[in-house]
Amino acid sequence: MKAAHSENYVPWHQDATYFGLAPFEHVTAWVALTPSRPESGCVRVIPGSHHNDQLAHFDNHNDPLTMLSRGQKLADAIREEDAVNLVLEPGDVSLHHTLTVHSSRTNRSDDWRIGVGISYIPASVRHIGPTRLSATLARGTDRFSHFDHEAAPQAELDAAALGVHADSQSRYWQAASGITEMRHIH
Ligand SMILES: O=C(O)CCC(=O)C(=O)O
Repeated sequence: MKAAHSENYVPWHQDATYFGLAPFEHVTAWVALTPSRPESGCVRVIPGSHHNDQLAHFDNHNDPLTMLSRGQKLADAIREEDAVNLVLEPGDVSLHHTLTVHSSRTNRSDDWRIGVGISYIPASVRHIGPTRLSATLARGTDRFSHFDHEAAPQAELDAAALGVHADSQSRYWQAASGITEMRHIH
């Protein structure tokens, strides 16, 4: 969520850096709830960058404007002229691979820019850290049991579902701080 005229931005990064998933078979569906355009700070991607391997990142904890939890950003500069804006209207969705280099700028518009990122993985993908994560089975059968299954919400703002979400988030943050295998990448 970026408020109107917010100075917050998302630095260039690959999601793979901080999800701790293996192998890198992970796609994020970014669902626009408001218009998402260059002036409001839409997501920008470097086409074809998912053919790269994991690139070096570093954490910048001293940037109050970054929207990423650890201020993660690519160590090497990106050629800004190669970037493509993912311009979306409410209800539109873009898909980016976990190795796609992407970012977003500040919101210079008079309205909110709001989107929801939904991470999709095949059930065969696992989390490499010690924390057991939860996930929602979107379709098919889970033959791998790498994740605890989240119960589906039964109603709008269902208290039980909010509890499931809080538990899922808490496991995610715990996992993100304990992925020793990922540290050398930063
Ligand atoms: O919402 C944004 O501006 C960035 C989103 C992002 O980095 C992601 O969905 O992976």
